[in-house]
Amino acid sequence: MLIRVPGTEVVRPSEITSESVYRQRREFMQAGIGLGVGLALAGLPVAEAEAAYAAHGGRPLDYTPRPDMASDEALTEYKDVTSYNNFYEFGTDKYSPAKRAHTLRTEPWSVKVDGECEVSGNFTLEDILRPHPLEERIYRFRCVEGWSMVIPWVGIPLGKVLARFKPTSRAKFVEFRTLYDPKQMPGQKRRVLDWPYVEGLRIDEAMHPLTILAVGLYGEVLPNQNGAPLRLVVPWKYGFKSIKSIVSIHFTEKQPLSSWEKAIPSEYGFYSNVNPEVSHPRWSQRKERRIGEFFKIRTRKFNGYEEQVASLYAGMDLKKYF
Ligand SMILES: Nc1nc2c(c(=O)[nH]1)N[C@H]1C(S)=C(S)[C@@H](COP(=O)(O)O)O[C@H]1N2
Ligand SMILES: [Mo]
Repeated sequence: MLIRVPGTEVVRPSEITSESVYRQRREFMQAGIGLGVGLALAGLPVAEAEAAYAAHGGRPLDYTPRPDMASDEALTEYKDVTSYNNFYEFGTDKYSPAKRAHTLRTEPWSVKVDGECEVSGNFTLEDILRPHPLEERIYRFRCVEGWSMVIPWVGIPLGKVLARFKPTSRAKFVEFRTLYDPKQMPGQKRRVLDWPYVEGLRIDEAMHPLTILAVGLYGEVLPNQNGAPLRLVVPWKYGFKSIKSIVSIHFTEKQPLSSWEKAIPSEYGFYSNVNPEVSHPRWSQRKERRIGEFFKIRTRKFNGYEEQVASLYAGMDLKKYF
């Protein structure tokens, strides 16, 4: 339903629209949707809405807002979302990815799909996404280190993508891999992790409607430092589960060994559900700091998504399966 027509150029505003204005626009648009009123009829100046969504200089995307999947908290500013990153392939400090990730070539991009599935092969990015419409979902995102953000992602539910490959009954888990190419990803020349970066989900976690493959944020194509062109977002788990720049999706019967679990198994488990009751061996997980805000806030179980995901872990000891 959005206002953007593919292939048309969006007029850029002379000033960057602030995140609070962006929010108001969104809320206004959501109210319009709720009432079943068309945007133009609701009185929203289309050009202004365009400006709020396209103020950051990236390639604008067509997508449908999902107000039912939107946190109502203040958004983290675009500049923080795109300049304070973890992406060890471009260095281990938070500011290196934004400075260095321009060496990653995201076009053309292909993803290998194999393992316990009936449909396998190499697929282009366009193939992987087709025919699902892109959605905007505003999710809380909590890094295991204790900082957090609220990010408007653009993506599609992972489950819809995976269904097309017809996983067999032996597909109990899904394993993802990031590109391995030290020329494009110079951080891979240092063995800080066993490259390529690997992550995994249990199949029911992968199929859960909150789990998405993201291709954009703030209405635009993902900046390289945020994991272009295709990254996972699992909002109830610590940030490191949300693997970036995915080139491989592998269905498997065996629980994958993720990079962080392999590197430091005493500190990082396979599940890594956000849980204030289970401390990291070196620090508490009870509080978090929203980037851009001063005071810490209380961390919620499953990052605030308990109602939606707790049933996935019914009967499991979450201290043991951390
Ligand atoms: N390939 C790859 N994916 C990765 C990482 C990484 O170093 N390499 N870092 C993870 C961690 S620890 C976090 S917190 C998030 C950060 O995502 P962001 O930079 O978009 O906020 O990406 C995750 N995905
Ligand atoms: Mo993280």
